[in-house]
Amino acid sequence: MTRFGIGQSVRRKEDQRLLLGRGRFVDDLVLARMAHAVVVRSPHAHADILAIDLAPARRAPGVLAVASSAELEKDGIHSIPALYRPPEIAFSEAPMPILARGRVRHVGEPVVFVVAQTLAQARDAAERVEISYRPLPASADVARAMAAGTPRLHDSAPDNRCYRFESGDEAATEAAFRDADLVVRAHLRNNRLVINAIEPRAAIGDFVDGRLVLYANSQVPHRLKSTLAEHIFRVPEDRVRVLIGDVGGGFGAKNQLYPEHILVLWAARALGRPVKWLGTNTEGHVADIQGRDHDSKAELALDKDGTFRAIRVRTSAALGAYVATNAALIPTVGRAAMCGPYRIGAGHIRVDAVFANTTRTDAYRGAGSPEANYLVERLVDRAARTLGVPAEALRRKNLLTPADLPHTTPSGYTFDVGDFPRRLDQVLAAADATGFQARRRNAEARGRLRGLGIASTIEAKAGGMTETTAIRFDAQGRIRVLSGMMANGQGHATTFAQIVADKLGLDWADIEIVQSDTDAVATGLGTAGSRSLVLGGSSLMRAAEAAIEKGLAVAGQLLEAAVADLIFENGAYAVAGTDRRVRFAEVARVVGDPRRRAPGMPDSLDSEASFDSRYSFPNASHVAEVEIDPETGHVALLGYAVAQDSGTIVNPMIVEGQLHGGLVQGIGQALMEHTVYDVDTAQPLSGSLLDYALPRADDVPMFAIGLDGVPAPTNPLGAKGVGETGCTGAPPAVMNAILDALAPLGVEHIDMPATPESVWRANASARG
Ligand code: MCN
Repeated sequence: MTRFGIGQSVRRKEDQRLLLGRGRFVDDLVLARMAHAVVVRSPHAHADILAIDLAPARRAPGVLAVASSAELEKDGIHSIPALYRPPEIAFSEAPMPILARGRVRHVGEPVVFVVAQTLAQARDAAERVEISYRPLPASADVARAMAAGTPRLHDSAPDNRCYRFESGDEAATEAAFRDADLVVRAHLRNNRLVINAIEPRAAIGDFVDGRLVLYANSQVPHRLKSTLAEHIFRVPEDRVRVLIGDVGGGFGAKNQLYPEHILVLWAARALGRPVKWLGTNTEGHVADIQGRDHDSKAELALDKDGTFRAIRVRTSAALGAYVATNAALIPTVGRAAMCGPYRIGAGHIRVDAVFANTTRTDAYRGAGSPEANYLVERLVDRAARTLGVPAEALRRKNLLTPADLPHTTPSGYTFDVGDFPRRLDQVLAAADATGFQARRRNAEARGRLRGLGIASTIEAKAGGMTETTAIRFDAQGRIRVLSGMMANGQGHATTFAQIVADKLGLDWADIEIVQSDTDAVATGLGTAGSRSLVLGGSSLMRAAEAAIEKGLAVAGQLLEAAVADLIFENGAYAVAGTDRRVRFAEVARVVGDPRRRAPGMPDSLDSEASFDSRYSFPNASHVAEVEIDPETGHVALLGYAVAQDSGTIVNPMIVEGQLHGGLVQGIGQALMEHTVYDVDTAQPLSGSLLDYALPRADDVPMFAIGLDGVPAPTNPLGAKGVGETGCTGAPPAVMNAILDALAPLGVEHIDMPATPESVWRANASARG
């Protein structure tokens, strides 16, 4: 029997199947009589639609259906609402039409849907759709979108501002700034990122026995189901089923309902046959939600001895052309980390969320935390340089210590546990910071500039949610865990099985994690926000405890002991103080076998439990070391270390893998990823992987990762999330390293991405 418990670096259960090519992704599904669809998208960033002629496409060979918004509206299907609607934020309604109505507002907006017998026929027919547009002035940039005289995107937002959000104590912050000895300022752009999963978005719609059946790659099957039923098709929820197979990466882009989900279902219902849409990567560059795109002015007030007093941030956050599912949330998330892990008494942030003629933004890995931590960490380095003190010393002076905790931030989050100074010490040791000066001198001798950058980060994750998990036993004692989380690469099949194996002492092979079918799993919040372990894992833990409770009476009978005398440890019930014990697995087999089940025993150990989560606070310190060629501006990232506190770790190998992925995405943001729009036309200029640079294996060094944490008191596992923290710490660590390297030349500012061109230009202008 194999029993892999909590804390073991078990190899991922799912990998054997995936590595052998036996994964089942949407494109692997071939349903009988399946038709194929393509979306005709807007080539304009902003234009009135004067006329749409579908007739030539309808006459094309193999065509089964062609629809514009008019056809959908006849069926009462309109637009996708912004689902996250916090009552405290007054925001302008600008829901995304499923197919454009009268006007297009960004390049790539869906306008017409074409379904044909084959994909080639659908593509041919799509080219025959005739749409006449009258282009309108467009803006891609938030500052320009809010400037007087810029045409509005939506009547509901006259100045193109969707909402304003504020957090913290403005009066206390202003007072602290007035009294401060020193104020450091930075105007920073957080570059817009395209979310690049390996598997593009895809969907198949089917209509079976009067039910809408959606096969998709999504992080949130239950949310798709409820939105489709309640808001889109207006049918009872049990008329909709969502099935998810393997998902080749989500990173936030698969965290919402998209027009294509609705379109394939609409067409399948109309045609009485399955309809498949498979996006391409290039299509994803304009049609999938994107990340970041903040323009921030940030200020830190200090005493002359380096004590941090207050922080003030003014951000314009780009929403794109419409409000995406969580877009009323994401720009506000950074409030939790607005003062970083530091002892700062006052803080205030103001965020204006702005419409422009660009693809919508929403949650991209980190979803607000990277943006906030980036500002704080850039300010801290600037302050250190202004004061002429080492960046690590200034951090150490101001980091909250364990004795300061619990600490409530100006935005009302209470950091409960953590040892932030220790994480800093650990990462500096791992990065051999003491040897840095020698490495720098060596680099100088070779004509290179060497820099070391630190970032100390904190995030608030998995707060204020409820998740339910069920456990089902079969007659042989094998179990199925019905979880409403939805892995898209995180390895839940492995880590969730570890929790069950640990708790119930069951054989690893006997545990199956089911997440992917809304008929099988009753409810679920889906996977996002690094919450699956804390939320789903904790409710699973509770469900396992409920099963143990149910089995008590059975164990009592088998052991001929009073229930009050039983204890449960190491996967077995034992009579306290004796060696009499019966394994949980045996109890489950007895209960599952009618011939062995005695009167009075329950007929099943099936159990279910909910867990209400409170925030936990993953935190970390990162160190990046770079070498810059001043002649070319090329930045080589030569060293990278992280000391991560994610509380109790279920699977260290998976957690390291999660950090690797997040770090590479954060490094990509710092060094090369950039979504570029033409300033005058809002045409995307980086519309495919030919122009949008993604990091590759040889762009990053080996990572030194330390996992030493303080267990979270807010969940039974003691865990804190880890899925996003890599890309929270990497951008400031890398940028601080670059600025450290360039400091001798007098370069004080550089925005992400630090491409060779921008580094070279910063050098050139510093040299005058
Ligand atoms: N884990 C652990 N011990 C901890 C914390 C986590 O063993 N203390 C394990 C978990 O059990 C899980 C994994 O690490 O197997 C990540 O857990 P968690 O931090 O709870 O994050 P989620 O599972 O909720 O994943 C979401 C997170 C987010 S928000 C994005 S975006 C992201 C990410 O995870 N997208 C990913 N990681 C990704 N990894 C892959 N391969 N693909 C994506 O699309």
